Amino acid sequence: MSTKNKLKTKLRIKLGTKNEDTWCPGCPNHNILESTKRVLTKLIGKGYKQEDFAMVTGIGCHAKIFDYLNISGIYGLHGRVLPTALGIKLGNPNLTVLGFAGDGDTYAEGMAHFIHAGRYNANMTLVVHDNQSFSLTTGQSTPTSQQGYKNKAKPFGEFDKPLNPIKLALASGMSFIARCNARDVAHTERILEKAIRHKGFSFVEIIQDCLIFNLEANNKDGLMYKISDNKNKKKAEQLAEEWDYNNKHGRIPLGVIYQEKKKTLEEKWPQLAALSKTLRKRKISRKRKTEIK
Ligand SMILES: Cc1ncc(C[n+]2csc(CCOP(=O)(O)OP(=O)(O)O)c2C)c(N)n1
Ligand code: SF4
Repeated sequence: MSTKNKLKTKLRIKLGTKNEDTWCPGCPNHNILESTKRVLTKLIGKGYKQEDFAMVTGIGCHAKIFDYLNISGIYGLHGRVLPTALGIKLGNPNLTVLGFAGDGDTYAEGMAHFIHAGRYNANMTLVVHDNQSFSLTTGQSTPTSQQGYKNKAKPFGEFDKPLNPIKLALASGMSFIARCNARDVAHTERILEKAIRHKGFSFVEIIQDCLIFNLEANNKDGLMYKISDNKNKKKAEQLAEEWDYNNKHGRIPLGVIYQEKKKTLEEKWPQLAALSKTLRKRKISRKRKTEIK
């Protein structure tokens, strides 16, 4: 079986059964899944092992990716992707841990974790599916929804200006910050690869339309443009300012907005490196025992 097929879950293979794909037809979450499968397929072909990846999701439309991607993990709690991912990483530092979260998930209930993730700099990746809406619960506004967005919870429109997660990520000291467009599968794949290979915490904000809720926030592709990888903090701050999430003006830079080398959590805590070594030794001796049998 090809690696890409191995990454499909049985649920996806058996379409037409009661476990079929429940994302809306055409939802860009399908594209994010495809980019993820492509990058994992590539990495597995280059020395990574399927069993060494682990994922954590929140609760929301984005989180259904858990059902369609055949890697180990935890279908987490809304807002708690990052502490769960960190727990997995501390338990087994050899795993490549990926978190998939929503904008509501990350920037509302999970906000404190987002800020501290930048400070800790654990070697793991957070992918935020930002559709500027709490979509699974029928479209309430999230911290990145545009001002004026009318929804069931705020029939007179959202009063507050949106939060700019890129600016916050920079202020929190994140060592890898990128933005993608879900519809651009190949570009997202390339950025995800860089994020996974980055030593430290990597944050990938993926702009995603929702076809059912907050329709006025959709179709921003015309404002988007690609940048080359940037390592300059001042430039990153300027790039972050270019779009305020509030309107359809300005330009939306896509790509690696900021990357720096910084001590990782694992490097700050040598006990983790020791644990990683012990686990690796145990795995090798277990493998040897099975071979002898
Ligand atoms: C602790 C907790 N708080 C709130 C909820 C209700 N809840 C479930 S999904 C969801 C919305 C998810 O929105 P978002 O994270 O933006 O993801 P999307 O559905 O847009 O992909 C909410 C509020 C919950 N399940 N658990
Ligand atoms: S409600 Fe929106 S985000 Fe959820 S599956 Fe449908 S299109 Fe996708």
